[in-house]
Amino acid sequence: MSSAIECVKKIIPPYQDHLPTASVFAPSNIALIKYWGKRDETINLPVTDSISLGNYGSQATLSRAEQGDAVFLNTQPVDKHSEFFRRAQTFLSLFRPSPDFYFKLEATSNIPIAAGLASSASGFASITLALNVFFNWQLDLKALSILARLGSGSAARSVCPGFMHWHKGMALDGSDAYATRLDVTWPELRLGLLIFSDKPKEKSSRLAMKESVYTSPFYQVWPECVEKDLEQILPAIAARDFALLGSTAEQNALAMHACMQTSRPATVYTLPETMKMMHLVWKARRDGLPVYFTQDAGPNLKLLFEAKHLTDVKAHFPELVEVRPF
Ligand code: 2P0
Repeated sequence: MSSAIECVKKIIPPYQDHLPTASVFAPSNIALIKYWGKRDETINLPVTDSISLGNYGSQATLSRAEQGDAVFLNTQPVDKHSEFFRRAQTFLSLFRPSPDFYFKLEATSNIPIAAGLASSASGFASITLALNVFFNWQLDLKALSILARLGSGSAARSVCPGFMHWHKGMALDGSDAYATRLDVTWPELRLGLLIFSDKPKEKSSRLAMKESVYTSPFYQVWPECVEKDLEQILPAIAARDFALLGSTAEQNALAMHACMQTSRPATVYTLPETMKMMHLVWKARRDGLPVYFTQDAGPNLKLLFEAKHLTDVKAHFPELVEVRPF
């Protein structure tokens, strides 16, 4: 088993100098084939591959601080005792040229408030990309994806916009567990956010996925499910086959939730409103409207549809927030 710091040492060049400041954007991402479960919890190595689509995101601005690390989120100082500060500081500590080198991190996000989009992914990816500029490492996307993964698994998929494929890899040190960009643009593809709950989740996805791995009887078949879903979704993306993309993503999300709902203790992010919306999606589909959903570690749904159906989708879901990934 490797530690995060050992992984970093293999990748970054020796320290020479740094710029006064560096500021870089990274997209958030929504998984169409989910990452659920780790084969190594220390350096976030996944059990399976996953596929995502980038969207809104975060900007990280780095500079050197004189007296201790300082973190700002949307211009407000972040409490040094908060989980957010602790995770940012733990990550930045992997890259300190010396123990008395401190960072000022200013993070801003254009993710709509309470939109239920994973922000840790774009957060850690944007910090990684900013570090690359700040220290002039000139790393390639593979190396940057590996470094971002050390902050949060899904951040491996946030170093680029568009479709990303995070490969599970085999190596114990995670050197082959990184994301690559799929060379496909799909300008007609739309995501729709259906936000009906903005309460912070009671259980982190990190803990929920760990409990699934160790206790859910359904987790035994999850890797096999993902393999089959990958065999369907990769050609669907290449051929821009919307029905196959949507149906595979929807099925994969339901299978992930089956794993977490059958773990002990059970994790149920789904609320009555979630079920109501799922039934509305299925009804709309029976009535001929090609719309599908995916659901992450929370109650809100994300819809998948094509631009030509926006008016009809909005008629069924007036509260929908439209996202254009391309
Ligand atoms: C995903 N999720 O593929 C899945 C679907 C949540 C549901 O990746 O422990 O915050 O930092 O590696 O990346 C959320 O997990 O977990 C996630 P860590 P992360 O998007």
